Amino acid sequence: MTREEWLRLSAILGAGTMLPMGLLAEMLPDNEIRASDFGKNFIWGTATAAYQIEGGWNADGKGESIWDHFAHTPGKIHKHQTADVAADFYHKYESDIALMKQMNIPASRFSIGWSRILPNGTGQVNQKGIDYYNRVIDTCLKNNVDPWITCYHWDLPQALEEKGGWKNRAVIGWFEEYVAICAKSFGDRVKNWMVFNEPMAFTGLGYMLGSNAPGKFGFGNFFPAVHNATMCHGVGGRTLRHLLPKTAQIGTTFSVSHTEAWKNLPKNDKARRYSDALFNRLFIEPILGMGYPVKDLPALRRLDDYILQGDEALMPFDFDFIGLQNYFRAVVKSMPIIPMLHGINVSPKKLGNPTTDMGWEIYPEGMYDIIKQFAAYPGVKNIIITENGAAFPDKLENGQIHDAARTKYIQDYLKQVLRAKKEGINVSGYFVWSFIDNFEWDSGYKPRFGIVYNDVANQNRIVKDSGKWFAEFLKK
Ligand code: GCO
Repeated sequence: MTREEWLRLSAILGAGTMLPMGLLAEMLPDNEIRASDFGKNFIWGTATAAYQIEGGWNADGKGESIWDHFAHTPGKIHKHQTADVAADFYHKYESDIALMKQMNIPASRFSIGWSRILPNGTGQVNQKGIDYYNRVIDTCLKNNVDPWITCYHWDLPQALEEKGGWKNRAVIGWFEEYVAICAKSFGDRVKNWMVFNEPMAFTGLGYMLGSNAPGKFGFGNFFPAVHNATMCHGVGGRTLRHLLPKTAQIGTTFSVSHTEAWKNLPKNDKARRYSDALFNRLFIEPILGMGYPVKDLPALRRLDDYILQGDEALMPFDFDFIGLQNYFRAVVKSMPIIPMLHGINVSPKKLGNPTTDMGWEIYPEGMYDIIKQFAAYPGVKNIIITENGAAFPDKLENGQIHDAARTKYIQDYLKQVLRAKKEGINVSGYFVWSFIDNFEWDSGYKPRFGIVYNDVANQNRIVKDSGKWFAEFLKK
């Protein structure tokens, strides 16, 4: 039986076979998977973010972002590193995009730096910033790399943070103004848009835990930021739809993890439910018109303090796709003293699986589980994996990086995406995080996620074995 016949058979058997699809996927004649297994319309790409790769932190009129400010604050970042230069994509975009083409990468997901085009966050536009992103987009198109834009990947202009940032409800108007400028400037050539990158991350880490910019703590910062971000989901989507009615595919992205109760004990299930409500459901359900998941996380009632008359009607938006960004699973154990969640995640060390350089559990089945969870929402029409990848300690050996662990990680997670797709779920794309090693927020440059190695000292690029594998994979 040829491979293709086997795949057709597994697709037919998939629904009814006694074998779990995951095992079927593993049993493919040659363990390798091919891009063609996902169908010819499946979208492949790599993902990056402005602050993490561009550098040029104050070049050509760019304003300070909260991440510039945070990274310049002593003690915030690993070894006091900053992204002032990062991967210098601001100057190296032409050669990097040409490298994407050489690697057969069909699409590049990148974000716009808000303060590069609006140095003060609102008002005066910095034309040199607009010109830069126009050059990036035009270079992508010249190299047959489809540009996918994330409007907001965490780098709020510092000038707006000084007016309250995401805590200030005025951010709704500021965001609308910014997204409109992006749509008008780039919408003639950019067809695929994402409003946010991981609202749970930038509100939770930036306004509750303080480990990310702008370094705010506590529920008094977190809850207004959550509600204003939810309102911006709606206003961002509507702005893009209004200005680009015929061409834009509009989505947004969420960091998500399949949640399980530790040892499947009933005493841990409430904590699991709370964790799932906060980390997976908090932002998707309001945009689907379901409101906040207060029933399963009572602490969310605090959001009522920020919801104004009429907001309920403005929170939903009919996104064309939902981007899922999954790296690991969350196994949750009851711990009543923990505020709001009454539980904690069990250390990956206790789960018996290997971990990445971030200490994250490698659990590919969780990708299948979380895709199924989001596909179960009637309002989720199309799922794209807008980020997935792994940090491992890369070693330069005679000018090569033999990162077999990263290649295996990507293959194993892709098998789970294929497993969901073969069950008829509309999952239609996958972006590797990340094209190139970059600034991993408060961890600085220590973790390397790229399929292309960046030697920060001299900005030399070296395609890792994982990048060579991905290039070949995309050809088949
Ligand atoms: C995120 C961001 C990326 C990260 C990547 C690895 O999910 O935190 O989208 O900026 O760098 O996910 O942590």
